[in-house]
Amino acid sequence: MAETYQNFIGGTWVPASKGETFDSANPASMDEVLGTFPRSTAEDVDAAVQAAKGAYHEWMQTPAPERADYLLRVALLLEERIDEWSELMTREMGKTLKESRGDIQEGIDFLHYMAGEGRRMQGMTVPSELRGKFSMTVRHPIGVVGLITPWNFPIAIPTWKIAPAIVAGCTSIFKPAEDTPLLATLLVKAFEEVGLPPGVLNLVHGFGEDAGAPIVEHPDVRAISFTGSLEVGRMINERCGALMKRCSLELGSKNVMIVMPDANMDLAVEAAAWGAFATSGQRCTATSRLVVHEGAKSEFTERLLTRVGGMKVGNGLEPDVELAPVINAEQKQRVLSYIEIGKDEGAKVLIGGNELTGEGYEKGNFIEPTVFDEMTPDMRIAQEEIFGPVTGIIRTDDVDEAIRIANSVDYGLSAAIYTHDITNVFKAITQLEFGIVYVNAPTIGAEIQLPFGGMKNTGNGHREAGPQALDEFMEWKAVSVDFSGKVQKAQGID
Ligand code: UN1
Repeated sequence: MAETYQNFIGGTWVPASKGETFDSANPASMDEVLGTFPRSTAEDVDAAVQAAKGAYHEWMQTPAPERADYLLRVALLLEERIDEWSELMTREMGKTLKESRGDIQEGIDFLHYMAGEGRRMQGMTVPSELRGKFSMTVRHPIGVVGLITPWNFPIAIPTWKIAPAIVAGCTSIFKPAEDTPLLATLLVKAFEEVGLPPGVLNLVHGFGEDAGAPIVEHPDVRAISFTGSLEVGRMINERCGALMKRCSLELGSKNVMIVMPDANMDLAVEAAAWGAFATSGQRCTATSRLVVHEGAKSEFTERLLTRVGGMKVGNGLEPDVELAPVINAEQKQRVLSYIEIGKDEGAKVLIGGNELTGEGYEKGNFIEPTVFDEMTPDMRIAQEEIFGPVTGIIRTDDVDEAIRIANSVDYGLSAAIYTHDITNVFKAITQLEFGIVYVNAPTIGAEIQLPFGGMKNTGNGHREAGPQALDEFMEWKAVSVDFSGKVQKAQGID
């Protein structure tokens, strides 16, 4: 019998008010249940919002360095637990142990980074045009916030939202993806363990329609931070627009790697394989388009196929497995249907293209690593996010055309170029319409001290991580103090 877990509201662990539950299963072996979790509804969300509201006044007055100290202490706990949690993450989310470790490490790095922010959080002093008047800007927390996270980074992405919300002085309602509720629970328990005051961080498990939507709709929730699909992001954006809430969105992408003839081919092939197939392509930064110059095409393609052909697909707990299962049966069907769409559109499958069903694969959601050739920029498989182990090669014979192709999608998160030509490098840096650009590095593997986010439909202009992380959760307040002893009117009015 799997253990039953609860919501965390106002410092207390409680079941869903309607008593309903759902299970979390292992994508490599769907009959292994990791736990049973409360299937929450608007009533539970309201209780969590009331707890967050109740805690807000005291929390926003707690000095920022003190708020930040909880982050540091959780980081130290995670360091102790990284081995144990990596294994649980691989069992709950599927990705390889190494990648699960990387996910937790990314969370630790960011907790350290944001803990430091508690002693910065700088504003500016600004000269006044008037004598005896002093002006400055200070940051102010936005209030109660809703944090809705995906399953592909069960620790890192929640941390990207929880840590800045805490240090900013916000109180929050965290709704993790229904596919990875166990890791979310462990993370919240760590905050409880270091003594974070009740109500500052509330956990509500459940599904988007039942538990996510009421967070967005709740009149006392001032801001939403969401990472997930464009489809859901668009709905949240519309509702937040109507309700006058701040909303920060980190949505899909169609990332690209450009390979020029002067590229170091060893590095380009390895970067393409890692960028396209790590986490089974289930990263919003995954390399799903390879724009390859004619002068590099045959060598690159041949070597990529050898590399991908040697990838072992299997349970992420096995040390030599490179390609782990996709998250659930629905996602598996979605990816397989995109492979069919690609074939129908006239792209050619060079390798892979099938579900794996034989021995060792019968209980999980396994798909072969798949590389298309003869992909053209306007095909659906070149335009739409697949979020699975599928990539495709588009030919070009010119760097300007390569950049035009790279930019010819509605998304703009991560782009890479492999070249040693300084002209190509700077054309890429200046012309790619992507929030993250890599030169001679894969499209995945963003570091937390840099802003993370994308252009166009990837988001709505906000950035997570980096020095920008606080902007999601804080307002700017312009403060002026007049010590002239007069009522002074600005703009030269006497
Ligand atoms: C995501 O896929 O949503 O750049 C986040 C990377 C990671 C973060 C990915 N550091 O691959």
